Parts: sequence; structure tokens; C-alpha cells
Amino acid sequence: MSPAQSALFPAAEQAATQFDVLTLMLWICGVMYLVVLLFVALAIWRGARARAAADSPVTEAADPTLSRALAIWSCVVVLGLTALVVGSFFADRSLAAARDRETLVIRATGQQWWWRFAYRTPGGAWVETANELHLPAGRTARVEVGSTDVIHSFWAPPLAGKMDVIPGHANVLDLTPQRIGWYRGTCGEFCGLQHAHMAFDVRVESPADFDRWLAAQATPAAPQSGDPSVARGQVVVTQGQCAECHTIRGTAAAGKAGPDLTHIGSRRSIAAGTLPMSRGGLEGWIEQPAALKPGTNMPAVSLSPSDADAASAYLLSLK
Ligand code: HEC
Ligand SMILES: [Cu+2]
Repeated sequence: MSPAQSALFPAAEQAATQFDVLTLMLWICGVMYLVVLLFVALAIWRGARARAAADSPVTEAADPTLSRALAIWSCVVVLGLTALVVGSFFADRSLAAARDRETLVIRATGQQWWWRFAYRTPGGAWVETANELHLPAGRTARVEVGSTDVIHSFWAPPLAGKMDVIPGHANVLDLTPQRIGWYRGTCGEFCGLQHAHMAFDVRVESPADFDRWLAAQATPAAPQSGDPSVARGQVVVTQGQCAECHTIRGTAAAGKAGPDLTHIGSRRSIAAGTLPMSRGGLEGWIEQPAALKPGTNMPAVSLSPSDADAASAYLLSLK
């Protein structure tokens, strides 16, 4: 497992707090385990010695050292469990304290098999994107997770533990990332055929970069490419079947069933981490989505090879 998706390399306050509890638990349980092993070894050794001396075997209840050791051991167990209770109590309190520092609201909606992300802009409007979560380092984001179909689980291990994604119920997860970088999140609850292809990229960036990114995402689509096939691609995508399911703000495409494609060309991957972003990848996806992701809710739309190529050029130009 790479550090990009590992809970052992915390990149946010929440994951660091949970990692501390894990470390405490490993130490306490590890030491206790060694003590038990030592105890067993000692008992075997004493038994062997007693037999060798052809003595009557040591009767356990009558052995004063043994009962003293058991009494000490009981105290150690109680102390260890108390340390775990106190440790997790303070971890819980520190996780809950982030609620007062929320400066940003994001809605994450799990759908079979991709993630819809919506950001509330400083102006109060909502901006939608998909499969790529951007977060400002050092600020606390309130992520409201929900589902429109089955139960999923929102899980970006370097940022925080799992949060259940439940239809008809919003769960809230606070994220305060500390380290700038790319991370990978995933669905952590089996949700059907393409559960394994329900990942999302996470970009933690400086607050200034984040503000610029959000402002750019809020703008309508504007193809950025000199490629002559882009104009044809725009017609194919915004006036054909694609527009029934996809929104491209600033065009006639206003479908809601699939991911918002307004700035698809700025994303790192295609179809919830299934393919890296590229023109060939987009074209392959458009022509045969079910070959890449069997069971996907995106149908194959029959397009001529040149229209599929133009559509991919147009989508990639939407930065
Ligand atoms: C019946 C609805 C529907 C139609 C029609 C449709 N799509 Fe999709 N599309 C989806 C769904 C649902 C997904 C998400 C699939 C997944 O990731 O499993 C998707 C995903 C995508 C993605 C990947 C988005 C991302 O965030 O990575 C692209 C690109 C795309 N569609 C382009 C198109 C184009 C171009 C057309 C027309 C040729 C089209 N779609 C037609 C429903 C549709
Ligand atoms: Cu899922």
C-alpha cells in the first residue's frame, strides 16, 4: 500500500489523532502480550524443574509467588485498559473540537460507482465536480456525506478514518489536512459490482491555491485548446445523448445522472480512478465504458470514430 492511501502516514489532524490511539494500543497490547509469553515460559520452566527434582509437583493454589504475580498482573491489565479509555476519550474530544473551526462546507455523495462533490463558495452558491476532492491545508472542511442509492463508505486513510455513507442521512466528517500533496480515497464498504473502481483523488493544497481552484471550478466551461476538432466535439457532447446525463455549465448540457463535466479536463483520472486522465483514455471510456468498468451506469453511446475522437478532444480541453 502506498503512503498515498495509508493510515500509517497521517496527512491530516484527524488521521494523526487516530494514529496516536493506534500507537498507544499497540504499545499497551504489545507489552502485555510479551509479559504473558514470559509468564508461560516461566511456568513451564518451573514445572520442569519441579519434576526433575522428583518433588511433588507445585500445587498452583498453594504457591504464594504465583498468587502474588496474578495480583500484580490484574493491576497491570486494569491500568492498561484505563490508559486506553483515557487515550480514546481525549482523541474523541480532539476530533469533536474541529467542529468549531469549520471554514468550508463540502457535500460528498456516493453513487454507484463514483463520487459527486459539491462545494459551497464564499458567495453561498454550490459548485459541483466529481471524483477529485480539493482541500486547503490548515483549514477545517466540514464534509457532509450522503448517498442516493446504497450504503457506501467515504475513506481517505491519510486524512481520517472511514465515515459511513447512508441513503437519506447526512453524516459529517471534519478534515483538517496538514501536508500538501496528492492522496487517494476510496469507497470502504462493498457496494456492488464496481466497488473497487469507486476511488477519488484528493489534492491538499495551500489555501491560496485552493481558493484559485474553487474560483476556476465555479466558472462556466471554456475550451482551452487550439485543436480544430474541439468545436465538433462540443456539438457531439452538448447536443447529443451525453447531455441527458451530464452537466457542462455554460452549455445546453444539464443532465444530472452522471458526473459534472464542466472542468473534466482539469481532473487527474477518469471514472472514479479507473483510468489516468488522457485523450486516449477519454476516448476509450466514451466508446466502451462497460469494457473498462463492467456494470457501470454509463451506457455506450454509438458515435462515429471521428466524433468520439472530437468528443475526447473537447472534454480534455475543459480545464
Ligand atoms: C444514461 C446516462 C449517461 C449518458 C447518456 C452518458 N453518460 Fe457519461 N457517465 C454517466 C455515469 C453514470 C458516469 C459515471 C460512471 C462511473 O464512473 O461508473 C459517467 C461518466 C462519464 C465520464 C467520466 C467522468 C469523471 O468524472 O471521471 C465521462 C468523461 C463521460 N461520462 C462522458 C460522456 C460522454 C462524452 C457521453 C456521450 C457520448 C456520455 N458520457 C453519456 C452517465 C451517462
Ligand atoms: Cu461504494
